[in-house]
Amino acid sequence: MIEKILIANRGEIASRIIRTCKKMEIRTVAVHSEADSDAPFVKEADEAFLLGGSKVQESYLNIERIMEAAKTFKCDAIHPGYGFLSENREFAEICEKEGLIFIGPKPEVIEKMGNKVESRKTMEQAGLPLVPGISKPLENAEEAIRAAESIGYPIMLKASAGGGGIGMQAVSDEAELRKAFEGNQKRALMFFGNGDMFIEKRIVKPRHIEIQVLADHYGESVYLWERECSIQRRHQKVLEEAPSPFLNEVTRQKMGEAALKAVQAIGYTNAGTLEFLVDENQDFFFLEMNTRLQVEHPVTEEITGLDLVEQQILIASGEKLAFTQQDVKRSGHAIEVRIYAEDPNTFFPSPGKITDLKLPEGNNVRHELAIHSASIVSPFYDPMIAKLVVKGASRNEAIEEMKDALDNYEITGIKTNIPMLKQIISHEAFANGDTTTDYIEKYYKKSLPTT
Ligand code: MV4
Repeated sequence: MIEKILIANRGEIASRIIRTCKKMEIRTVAVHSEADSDAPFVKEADEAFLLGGSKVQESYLNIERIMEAAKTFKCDAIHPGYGFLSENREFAEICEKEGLIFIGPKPEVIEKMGNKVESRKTMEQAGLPLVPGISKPLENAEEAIRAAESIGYPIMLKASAGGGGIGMQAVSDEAELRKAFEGNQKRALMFFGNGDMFIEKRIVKPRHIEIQVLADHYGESVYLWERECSIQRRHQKVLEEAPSPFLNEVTRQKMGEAALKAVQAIGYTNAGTLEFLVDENQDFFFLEMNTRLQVEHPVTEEITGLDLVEQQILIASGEKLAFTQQDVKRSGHAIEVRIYAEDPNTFFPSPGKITDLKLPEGNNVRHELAIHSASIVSPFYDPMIAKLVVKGASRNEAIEEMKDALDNYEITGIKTNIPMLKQIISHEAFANGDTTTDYIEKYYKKSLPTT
């Protein structure tokens, strides 16, 4: 049985994990940087360990210091959260070598799903629908041009080790591909240490819809429906909702079953998410698999009533899933917005000292916070400082809940993207479910008041 968990993360997800551990009467250890010494998650944990300086290399990516903390406090398990080391095969391996339970899938599965060409091949063999493309690395522009001729323009050039859109470019013809190949290959090599590139047919006006799965160590797995995550800015999700306003019940079930086929094919265990692109005909195509708990997991929790962190810990403890697919009910509609410490016009980060924090309250409002009313928002980390989640019996009710909550959400002392979120949620296009990936460029108008 797991009695003490080290949370190898910070901010809102660390607080979120600690909250469930308290509910399960599991003790917690927070590891933190100097800049986070005063952060809520450090105080909420039973014990705390200062990793070192504020740079991520000295703290949240410092595997040696994290393992030292786990030993010092005699932890049984490590929860990696998302980002940082959560999809780092080497870290998962070191945990196991040191006799710690890594709360996530096996190291080899993390690696396999982290390589887009590898994961494409695996999913193709598992029978999942893929975007038409080439499932092997392309060495140079000439190879890419020949491959593109067999697929037909427009295409999407992608980096095999890519993520967050880095190394990815939409290309409409040969001249553009010749120009784009080397630059993206160099960027991929620089960012990921791997310059392997591949290409796919470009899906025009897609939606980004993902399926949450849970799988135990006994071959049982379930899908927990979908999340619509199309409203993104530069591949950074801004708003997520569950269920998708676009899918019909047939597609919804087909995507869930496809996700389970993948889970069984790769021997997946713990919580995971399969990302799909969905076109206007509701055809869906495997994009990538994330082997971690995602930022947007709360909207799934709100419509299923499950605590995904609890499920992760139970699975990692060797428990069987306590329910079958038939038991997984969904009700209502949930929407999450990410609150960033950034200027809503320039999108530049806006670190600094918060001087007041007023939160909307209500039965249908849920907060995940990285800050308190006097926090200093650090420039060292991702500028996401909070998530606001609302639930309604219907999508329209959830939209009204979000509008009210945002109207009563006040953070003073720094700039935030709240004015932008208010505009997004209030736009007629959102109410109509017109939420494709080009939503922000189509509907978001800047020159907003920044207070
Ligand atoms: C695509 C695509 C259209 N066609 N692939 C891949 C990484 C993920 N974060 C976004 N990805 C996409 N891959 C093909 N073949 C559209 C996206 C995409 C997207 C692309 C550009 C700008 C915003 C986007 C948001 C979601 C999905």
